[in-house]
Amino acid sequence: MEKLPLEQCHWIDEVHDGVRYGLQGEVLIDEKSAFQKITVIESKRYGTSLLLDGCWMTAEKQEKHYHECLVHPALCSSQQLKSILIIGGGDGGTARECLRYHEVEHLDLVEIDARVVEISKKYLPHIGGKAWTDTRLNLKITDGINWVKAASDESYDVILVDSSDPTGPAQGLFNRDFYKECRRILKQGGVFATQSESPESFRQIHIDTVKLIRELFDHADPLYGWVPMYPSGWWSWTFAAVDKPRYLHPILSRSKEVSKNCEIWSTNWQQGAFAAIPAFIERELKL
Ligand code: SPD
Repeated sequence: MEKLPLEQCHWIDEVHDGVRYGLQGEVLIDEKSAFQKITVIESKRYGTSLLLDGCWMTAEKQEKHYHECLVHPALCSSQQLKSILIIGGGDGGTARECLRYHEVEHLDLVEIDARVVEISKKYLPHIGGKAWTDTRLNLKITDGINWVKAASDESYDVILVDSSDPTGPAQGLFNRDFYKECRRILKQGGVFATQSESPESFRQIHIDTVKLIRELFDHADPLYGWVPMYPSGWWSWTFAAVDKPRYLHPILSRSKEVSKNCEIWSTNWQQGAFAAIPAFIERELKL
């Protein structure tokens, strides 16, 4: 496809609370699936990029800022890695990072919207990469909330919630019932993680999410990083465990191996990111 010169490209914005977060680019797809509006653009700055319901989800040249930070603190620290569950994550980036660990025997990727997977495979093939053909991957197009309800007690070593924002199809992935079920199906020695929005643009949602997860799991802590295309660029992921805050301490043999090919995540980065808790959130969480 011939690329438009920059001056002819449109601005595509996520608008949140009176602020625009935009990229200049060309719209390739703009359609409504059974669940949401799906838009793919070719952007000058970050390559092919995906929006759901007008909110930035991922982009070829920026996805590592998000996927590495959701996956590696959890997979580097869970006692075992036999059985992994991803809720959402239909672009395949989270699955790709998980499947870098040879200890992973089975990975259930539960995405509600088949179109997100189809479009990601076609327009963002490098994000899922080899994950799509890995025999350990079990892709299920179904509702993640029902999947978690139906799962047996203590059946997963790691549970990762790679959701969109808490409106539309992802709304039910930010509440007490859902997190309680996640705790029930997490093995002792396992790690739960979810994206937990921006401490700036979604301040209250972020704080409520961390507090709720802390209430339900024995240990939970937010980790702060950046995804420049997301509202405010400042993002968070929250990690939880039932026996001890094991997500704070990566297992050296795994982290040494995996960090070789990471762009953002490393054990040093992680240490700083868990410590970089804004003072106003630290105060709120201590109450
Ligand atoms: N505001 C954006 C939140 C999106 C988090 N999920 C991104 C999906 C990438 N796999």
